[in-house]
Amino acid sequence: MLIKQVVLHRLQMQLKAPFATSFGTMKDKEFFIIEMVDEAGFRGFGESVAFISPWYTEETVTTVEHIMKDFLIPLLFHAPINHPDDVSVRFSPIKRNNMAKAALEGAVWDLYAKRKKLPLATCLGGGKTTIDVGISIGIQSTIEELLRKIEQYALEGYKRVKLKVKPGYDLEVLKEVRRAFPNLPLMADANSAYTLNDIAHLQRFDDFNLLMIEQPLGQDDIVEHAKLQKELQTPICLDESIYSLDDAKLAIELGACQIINVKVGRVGGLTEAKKINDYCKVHNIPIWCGGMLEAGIGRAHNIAVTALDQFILPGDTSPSNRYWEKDIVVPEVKMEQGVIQVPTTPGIGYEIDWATVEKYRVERLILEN
Ligand code: OSB
Ligand code: MG
Repeated sequence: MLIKQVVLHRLQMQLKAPFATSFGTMKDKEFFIIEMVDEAGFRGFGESVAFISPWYTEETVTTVEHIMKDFLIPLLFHAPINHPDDVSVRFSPIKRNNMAKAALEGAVWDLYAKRKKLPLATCLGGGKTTIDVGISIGIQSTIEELLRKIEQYALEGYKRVKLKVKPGYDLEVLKEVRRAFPNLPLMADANSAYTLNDIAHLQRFDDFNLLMIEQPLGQDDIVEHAKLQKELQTPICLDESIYSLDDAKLAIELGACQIINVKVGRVGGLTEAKKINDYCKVHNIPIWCGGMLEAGIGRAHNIAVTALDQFILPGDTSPSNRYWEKDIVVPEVKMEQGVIQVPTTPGIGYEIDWATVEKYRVERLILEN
């Protein structure tokens, strides 16, 4: 297929409720949806996940725009593409900028699946018909408020709860949550809020029967996590440290984690996510799909990748109504009894709600080949 046109729609959407982590609070999300048209008139969609400031990784909405427009899209226009797996090879002269790459590669994957008249999950090699859903709960102002939220989410059917933690909002919170919900599948995500000086403190997390602790140490670190894992019973899950299959190999080899959170944007696309799936399967490392507070298109890509067989644990891909008053896809992403159906229609399996896109759109850029 030859890419003839790429339209970059910059959207700004307000979250239903602010989302607080150890780094700060997000109230809205700004991102691009990528509309990609081929020579036969097929249309594929992708979504960029980078935030407006570089607190999670170094990329931002504006660096994603620059890298896509000035470097990656010209590479896509350069020659026909046989298979979406070729896109990451085509992009390899451009270093990192994984979220920019993943946004475009995702649109190519959707386009490819639509040409083949197959669901995206099927094209990726995923066989699941439903995916298990977990929820990530931001830092709350009081423990009472947190307990109320957990109770409501448990009633809605979520299969596991992830709590954001940071020094000063950790052991006491976990203790109260465990007291109120002794059997809840529970985990904690620190977003790099601790250091190796905190080993004794982090060992106390072992009292709460957590499924895992996510990214306790430095955002690029692997070696110190290996040291910490030797001192903890709770499995470590790496998020920010894993940018590629090579990072996953290193982390597994050094014993830095027992579980990996795969975010398609962070690892540079669905092809790399698939490679991590396959490697972790051979090495018996369970993985799950992380979230970036996506709108419907990114959410649809997450559902498709979670259909792969090594995505064993519930992920952070919750339904649309957990984040948005109105999502940009129809139907919206729905959860029933803690599962989301994997679409069976071609491509990402959701239609774009253009009226809603236009409502949230702040900029549109049309690039022609
Ligand atoms: O660390 O997984 C994370 C949200 C923003 C940035 C980083 C993270 C998160 C989440 C929520 O935990 C994921 C989601 O619900 O989409
Ligand atoms: Mg995380």
